[in-house]
Amino acid sequence: MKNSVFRSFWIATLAMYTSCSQVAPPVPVEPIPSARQLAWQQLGYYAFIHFNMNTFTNMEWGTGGESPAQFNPTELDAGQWAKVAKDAGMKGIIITAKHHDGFCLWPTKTTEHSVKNSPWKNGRGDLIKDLSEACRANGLKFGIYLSPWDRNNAAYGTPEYVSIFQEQLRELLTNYGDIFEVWFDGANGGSGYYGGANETRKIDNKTYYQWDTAIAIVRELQPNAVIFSDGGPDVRWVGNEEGWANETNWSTMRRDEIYPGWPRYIELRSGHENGTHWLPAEADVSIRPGWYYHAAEDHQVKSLPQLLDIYYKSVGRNASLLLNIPVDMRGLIHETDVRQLLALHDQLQKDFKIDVAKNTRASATDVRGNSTEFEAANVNDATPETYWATNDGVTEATITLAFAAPTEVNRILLQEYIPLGQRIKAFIVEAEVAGEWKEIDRQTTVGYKRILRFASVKATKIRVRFLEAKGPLALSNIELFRAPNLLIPPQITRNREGMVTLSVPDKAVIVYYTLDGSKPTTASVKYDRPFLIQTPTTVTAISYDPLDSSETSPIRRYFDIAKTDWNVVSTSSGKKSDAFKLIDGDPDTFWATDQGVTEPQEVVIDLGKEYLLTGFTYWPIQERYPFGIITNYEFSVSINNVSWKKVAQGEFGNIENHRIEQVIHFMPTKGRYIKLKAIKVAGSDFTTSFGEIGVLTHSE
Ligand code: FUL
Repeated sequence: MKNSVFRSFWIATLAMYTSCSQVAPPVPVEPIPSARQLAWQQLGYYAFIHFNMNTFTNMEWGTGGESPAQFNPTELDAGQWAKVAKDAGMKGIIITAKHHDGFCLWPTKTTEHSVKNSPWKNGRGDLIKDLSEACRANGLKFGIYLSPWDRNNAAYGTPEYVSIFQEQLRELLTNYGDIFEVWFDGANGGSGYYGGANETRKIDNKTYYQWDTAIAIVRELQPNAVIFSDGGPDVRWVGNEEGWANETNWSTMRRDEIYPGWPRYIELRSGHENGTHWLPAEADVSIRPGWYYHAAEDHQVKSLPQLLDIYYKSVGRNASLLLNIPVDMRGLIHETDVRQLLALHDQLQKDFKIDVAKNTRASATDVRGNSTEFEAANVNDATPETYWATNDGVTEATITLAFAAPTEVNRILLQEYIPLGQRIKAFIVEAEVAGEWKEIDRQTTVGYKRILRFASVKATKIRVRFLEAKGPLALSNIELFRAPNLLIPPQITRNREGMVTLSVPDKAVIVYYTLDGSKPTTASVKYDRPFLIQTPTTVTAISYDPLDSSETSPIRRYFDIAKTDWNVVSTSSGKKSDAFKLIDGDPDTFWATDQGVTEPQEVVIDLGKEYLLTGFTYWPIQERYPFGIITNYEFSVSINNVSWKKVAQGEFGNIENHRIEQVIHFMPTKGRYIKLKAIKVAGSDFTTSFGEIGVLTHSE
C-alpha cells in the first residue's frame, strides 16, 4: 500500500498532481465548492437574531408605518448575545439589520427610519457596530440580514429604491469589519406603508432588485462572505422554517432554475443529484414559534429533545443550522432561551465526547475484494485534511473499523472529502455483534457531514458498505460514539378516555411512577404501557438511566375525573361537531366559535353524571397566531341544564402573554352540567377560542 495522501483542505482542488511517493488524488466530481463555501461549511451551527422594530410592536411582519420612537430597548447588551452564542457552541451571529418594515439598526444615511431617530442611546446608538464588536471580542463570525422588501420606504417599487437598497448594503459591508454571510430574504412585494401611501406595490421578483449588482457589491466589499437566498448563489434555503433537511441531501443544485420565491422550493430540502452548482443547504428555525420575541411564547421555547432532533436533522443531514434567538424588549436573550441553548450544547458535548473510532483498525476493500491504494486509516486519524479514496472508476467499496474489544456505539458520523465534490449515493452501516453481522442503517447521501443515530450495539467491528456513488469514493472522516442515554423527565399526558402515557425520547431510559403522591424509586411500578386513570389522582414519575443508575427529579401531574362520558351539549355559535376538541385532553388542539360574533360566547358541557365540583380549568389556544383568548369569564353549574348557578367570575390575569392552563377554584357545588362564558376576549369582537376545558372535583 502506498503512502497516504495529505492535502490541505484549501488547495486540494488546485493541486491535481502530487509527489511520486503519494497517490494521485481522485479527479474532482463537479460541481465543487468555492473556497468561501468550504470555509462556511465548517461553521456548522450559528445563531440568527431577530431583533428590530417588531420586538417592540409584538409583530412578525411590521407594516412600515411604525415610528422610530417605538424602538426603545432598556437594557440592550450585545455582549450578552455574543457570550450566550459562544457558550452555546455557536460559531457566529446573523442579525436582522433591516427587516421587511424597513427600520435600520444602524444610523444609515439612506433613510430617517433608523436607530438615529429612536430614544435608544438618545439616537446615538449603532447596534450593528455594537454587535460586530461583541462578536469579534468573542471569536464569533458576524453576518447580516438585509430585507430587500421595505414596507417603509416611499420609493419602494421604483429604481430609486433599488439604489437605496444597494447603498444600505454598501454601508453594512464597509463599516463593520468582516462579514461571513449576507442573508437575503425571499419575502417580497405586497402591501405596505410606503411613506404614507398605504398601498400594495407589486414588483418582479426576478428582475426588480438587480441581483447581479447586489452580488457584485458583496463580492467587491466582502469577497469571503457567502450569500444566502432561496437559490444562493453560495448557500441555499433548506425549503422549510423548521430546521430540517431531507435524509437525501445533495449540496448541488441546478441553480439557474431557482429564483426568489421559487414555487418548487420543496426540492431545496434534498438538492439535485445532477446539480450544476455547489449550493449547500442552511436550515433556519427559531427556538420559539415566532422569529421575533413575544412574551406569549415564553412557555413555548423548544425542549431539549426538540432541539437535539433539529441538530441531528440539519447538521446530521449535510446542512448547516441557523438557530434563531428572538431577543426580548429589554434587549437581552431571555433566561429560558439561554437555559435551553446551553442544555443543547451540554448534551451535544456529551453525545460527541469520545470518538471510539480512533481506537479502531481501519481497512478497506473495493467491490472486487482488493484493498484500495489509499490508506483506510485516513478516515479515523482525526485529521479532516486527509482522506481515503477508491481507485479510479471504483464506486463500490467497504470500509471496516475493528475494535480491540467489543465496544458500545450508537452514533456514526461520516464526512466526504468535499473539496473533490459530493459522490456517495447509497450506503449501509453494519455491526459485527457476537460474531454476526447485522444491519444498522441503510442510507443515501453523506456530503460534508452525515450523522446517524441508532440503538446502542456492542460491536467488535463496524463496517460501511458503499453501494453507489457518482465517482470514486473520497471519505475524510468516520467517527463513532456511544452517546449517553438522553435522561429527561417523562412527559405525562392523558387522553379523553383517561389513558395516561408517560413518554421519554430515549427507549433505553426507564420510567417509574407512583399514584399516591410519593416519590418514585426503582422499586416503584415500572412504566411499560398506558394505564387508566378515571378518578382524581396525582401521577408522580422519574426517568432512570440503567447505564449509570442516575435519575431525574420527580415530575408530578394531577388529573381529575376522566372525560370519557363528557359531551358538548351546546355552543352559542361555531361548528358543534368539532367541539370535542375542547375536551379531548390535548390543549394543542382547539375549538373556536364563529368569527365576527358580537355577543359574549359560551359552551355547555354535560359531564355524564353529577359531581361535587370545586373548580374549573381553561387552556387558552396554543397556536402560533392565537385569537379569541378569554380574558374575563363567568362559570356556572347546573344539575339539569335548565337552572344554573353562577359559581365563579373574574379575570385570567396576563393570559395573553402567558398562555398556560388557568385553574379557578370555587365553593363546592353539585352539578352535572358546566357552562363557561366569555365575558371579554382578546380581540375586537367576541370570537372565542378554547384549547381545553376541565373541572376539579371533590375527592373523598
Ligand atoms: C422569512 C421572513 O419573512 C421572516 O419574517 C423571517 O425573517 C424568516 C427568517 O424569513 O422569510
